[in-house]
Amino acid sequence: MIETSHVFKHAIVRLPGINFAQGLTSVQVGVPLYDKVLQQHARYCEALRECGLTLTTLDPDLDHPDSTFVEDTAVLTARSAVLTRPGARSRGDEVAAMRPTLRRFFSAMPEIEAPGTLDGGDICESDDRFFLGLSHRTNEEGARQLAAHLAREGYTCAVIDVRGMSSILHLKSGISYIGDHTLVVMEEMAAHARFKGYKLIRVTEQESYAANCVRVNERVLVAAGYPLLTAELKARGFHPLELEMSEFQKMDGGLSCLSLRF
Ligand code: CIR
Repeated sequence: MIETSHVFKHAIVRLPGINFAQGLTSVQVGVPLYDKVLQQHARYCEALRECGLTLTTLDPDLDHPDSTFVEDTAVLTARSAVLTRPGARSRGDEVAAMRPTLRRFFSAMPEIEAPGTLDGGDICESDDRFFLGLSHRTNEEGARQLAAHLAREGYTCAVIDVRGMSSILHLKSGISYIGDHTLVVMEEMAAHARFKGYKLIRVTEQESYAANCVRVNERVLVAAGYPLLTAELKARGFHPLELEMSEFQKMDGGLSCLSLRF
C-alpha cells in the first residue's frame, strides 16, 4: 500500500435536498433523479465509513440546493478551518450554515473576506504545499488571503489559473493529489510548470471527469465508469474504490465536493 502522510478521522457531509436539481450547473447531461441522488450519496457516505471515517451528517438545506457540495465552504488544515466566501451568489450563505458544525472541531476559523471570493473546490492540498486555483469562483484576492492564512501555518502555495479552461468549474475538477508525490491530472493540464517534480497520472480527455478523485486513508475514491484511470491507479499500487457519481456530475459536482475531510 502506498503510504499517505494524512490520516483522516472525520468527514462532514450534507444530505441533498429535494430541490437538488435546482442548483447551478454548466453541463447538459440531464436532470438528476432524486432517488438516485440519495442512493449515490448514501453509498458515498458508506464508502467514507469503510475508509475509517466518522461522519457528521447535516440535514438537507432547502434554501441552498447546492449545499450538498460542502467542500466549497471551507479549507481545512491540521490546525484550522478557513471559512470561504463562495464565488456564486446563490451559495454565499452556505458558509454561515456550516460554521457551527466546524466550530465543534476547530478553534481557529479565519475567514475569506470581501472582495475576496474562494470556493474550496479550487484548493488542492499536496502535503505541505497547496495549489490555489483561480477560476470563475475564486479570485486573486481570495487566493491571496488564503495564502496568507496558510503561510502562518507553514504551508507554501502555488497559484494555478484555470480561468481559460471552459471544461472545468474548479481547479480540483482537473487535478487531485493522492499522496506519494502523485497528482492525478487531466491531460489538458499535465504540462503545467507547477507540476514539475510530481509523479503524474494523466487522465485521458474521455475520462477527464474522473480526474477529481480523493485519497482517503488506504483508498482512492474514484468515479465509476472510467476503466483506464482505475487500472492505472492499481498499476501504481493505489487501491481505488469506485463510486457511481452520474447524478452529481449532472450538477458539475465531483467526489471531493461531497465532503469535508479531516
Ligand atoms: C456549483 O456550481 O457550485 C455546484 N453545482 C457544483 C459545485 C461542485 N463543487 C466542487 O467541485 N467542489
